[in-house]
Amino acid sequence: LELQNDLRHALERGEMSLHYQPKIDGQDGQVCGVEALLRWSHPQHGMVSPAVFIALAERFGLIVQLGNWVIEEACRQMAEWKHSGIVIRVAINISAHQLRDNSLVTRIEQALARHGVPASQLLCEITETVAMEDMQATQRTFDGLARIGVFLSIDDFGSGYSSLNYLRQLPARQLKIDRSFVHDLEFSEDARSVVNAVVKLAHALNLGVVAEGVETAGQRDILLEMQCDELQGYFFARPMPADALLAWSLGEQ
Ligand code: G
Ligand code: G
Ligand code: MN
Ligand code: NA
Repeated sequence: LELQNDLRHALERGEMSLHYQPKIDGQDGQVCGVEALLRWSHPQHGMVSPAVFIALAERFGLIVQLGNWVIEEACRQMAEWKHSGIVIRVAINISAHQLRDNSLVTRIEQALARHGVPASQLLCEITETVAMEDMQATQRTFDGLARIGVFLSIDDFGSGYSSLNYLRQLPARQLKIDRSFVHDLEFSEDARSVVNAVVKLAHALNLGVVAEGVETAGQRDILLEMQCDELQGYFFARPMPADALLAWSLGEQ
């Protein structure tokens, strides 16, 4: 209850920030983008994971406001990086409520324009479960975002139940394989079969495929062997503040 009340004031008190986790291109090993992940620096509890407060925000009607802040902050950060000569694709996570919000597409379009960022530099991740929940809202929002040039990714793919016929009609660019399959790659024949099938499915539908939660060299090698396009996980880098990302990427070169 206390946390819920604190959450109401977190934005105005400047306690929210975005951390960025690199995505690595499977072909050349270079950074090909980052995922923006929301962090709440609570005055007493320290860093609170969105796994805790996103659910609270959804329950108490704060998620659209938070999501709008993420859109604005990600665009502001891309503009700041651009001034330093760095152009990098940023992925943001879109919640169920945002997907149903009729003003989402216009809001994103305006934020991009205000900061002078091309739409193709922004990627929106929507989980498979959310995308399948309300197919009408998904189709409408995906079409709107694709029309303005924003890239779309189906997050946590394999954890829900997709209608493949429906998936085929969505203007998504990539599938992001759920972390649970990646976790079991080295020990489970079944996990390898699922990941291999998802990569083949994605490529057959002309979609890119990203693996998240890559934690070991063994997982990386299996994923590269399977022609996975992009990799993300602690093996490469943890989510980090924008300034740390800059230092990290300079160290990589
Ligand atoms: O970064 P971390 O592993 O703690 O994130 C936990 C969960 O919160 C993940 O499922 C992630 O997708 C989600 N999440 C992180 N940032 C955002 C955000 O800005 N918006 C939404 N809707 N979810 C987020
Ligand atoms: O898909 P989603 O947006 O939920 O994924 C982002 C979440 O995954 C974030 O909370 C991030 O901190 C977490 N994460 C990123 N890399 C790894 C990893 O290698 N292992 C695990 N367990 N979690 C990871
Ligand atoms: Mn995500
Ligand atoms: Na994910």
